[in-house]
Amino acid sequence: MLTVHHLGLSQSERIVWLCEELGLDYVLKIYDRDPVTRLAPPEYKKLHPLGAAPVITDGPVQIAESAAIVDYIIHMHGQGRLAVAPGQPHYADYLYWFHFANGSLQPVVGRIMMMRRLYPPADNPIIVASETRLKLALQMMDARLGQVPWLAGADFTAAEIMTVFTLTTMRLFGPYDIAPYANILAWLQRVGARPAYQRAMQKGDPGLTPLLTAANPA
Ligand SMILES: N[C@@H](CCC(=O)N[C@@H](CS)C(=O)NCC(=O)O)C(=O)O
Repeated sequence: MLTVHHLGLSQSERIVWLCEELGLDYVLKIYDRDPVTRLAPPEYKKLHPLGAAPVITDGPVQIAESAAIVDYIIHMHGQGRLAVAPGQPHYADYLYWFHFANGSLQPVVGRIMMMRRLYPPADNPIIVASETRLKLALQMMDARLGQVPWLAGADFTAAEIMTVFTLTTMRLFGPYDIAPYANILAWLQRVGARPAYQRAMQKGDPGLTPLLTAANPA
């Protein structure tokens, strides 16, 4: 049986959402973050050497890393649905935006979050470079979503599932301004209207109102 080990308020929301979009039969195990460190609890740390969410188990298979898990589930349980196959239109777009999520967007938001906790001067070159990178990434996404409804093109794909966390739940940990990006905001509303997204967020983080607007948490 496919089991999704979901750490509350974390990147593993992607996997719950994917399973809901695909209509899979799966077991959801929820783990709360340590209230002091905000890290995964010891029982989560035992699931994988890195001890970070997401992790899934599927019979003898145990696998971590969001993108690897999303690919695994799509191909092992979803008959390739929500991916774009080689040779299909928009294959390169799909690949790009799927990997942009954790290859560029999430790392730069995480870097800014960590650095701000050290209260660097505003002209710190790493902060300045990171904020410039984030702005470029958001401008690029916004321009893309002004041309097509979903990142890979006309259809909703796993590229959305990879990307949305950083624009929403991640802002609980490292707030940043998405108000200037009207196309990203409209896309988030389309995401929020999806029943599978609503079910996933309700199941995985029932106390959370998904951050689908530009309002940052207080
Ligand atoms: N690139 C990894 C990132 C994993 C990661 O950093 N997960 C965070 C949650 S957002 C985590 O588990 N933090 C708690 C901890 O490290 O104890 C992935 O996407 O799977």
